[in-house]
Amino acid sequence: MVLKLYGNPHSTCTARVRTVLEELSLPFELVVVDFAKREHKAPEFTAVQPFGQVPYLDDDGFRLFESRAICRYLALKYGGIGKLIPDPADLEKTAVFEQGASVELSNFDPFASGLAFENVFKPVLGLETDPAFAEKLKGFLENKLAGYEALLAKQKYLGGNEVTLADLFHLPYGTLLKIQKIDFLESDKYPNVKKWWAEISSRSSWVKVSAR
Ligand SMILES: N[C@@H](CCC(=O)N[C@@H](CS)C(=O)NCC(=O)O)C(=O)O
Repeated sequence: MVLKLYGNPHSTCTARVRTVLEELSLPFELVVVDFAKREHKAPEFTAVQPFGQVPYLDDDGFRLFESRAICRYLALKYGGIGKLIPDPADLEKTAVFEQGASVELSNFDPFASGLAFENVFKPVLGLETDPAFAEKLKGFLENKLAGYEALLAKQKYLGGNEVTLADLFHLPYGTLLKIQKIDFLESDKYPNVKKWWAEISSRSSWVKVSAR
């Protein structure tokens, strides 16, 4: 049975999983969950995703939510070992990959997704942006990227010296920074970050996903 991804074409977390599906050349069906109809809050949806959020994956009856967990599952099951994640038998490489994945979740996502909520999603939802809070998030993110700069001076990618999921996880919210005219990922202030971002954001998987 073809993989089914329950998500939304405008959702960043759905895009994260779609990128990995493209990386692995996996055919899948996107089952569109209509936010306007609040389908993500319907009992049949929350029976699978108790937080009422997209995406979730249905792999022949096995259902999984949380975009990053789905990406790891897909990579482990469908040919991503040595391509998107290290061989789990290699403990040190796996640990460095997990370190990078954790950096994204704790040092990037809270600020980049917070900024996207303030500056991109709130206006669409008819909510009022809080410019002071957005400015605070921006300052936090800029400081965190100094840490990225130091890390990327020692290793090529966030999860080691090869591209991994830890890099790809940044793509949806990283790309939304540009439309907010926040150039931290492309600025000469952080040359290692700039080089890293230019490389990962031009991968054909992301070019394809972000064009839709
Ligand atoms: N940690 C979750 C976050 C999921 C999430 O925030 N999904 C958003 C779309 S990107 C959503 O469904 N928002 C609607 C809501 O929270 O009501 C994941 O990575 O899957």
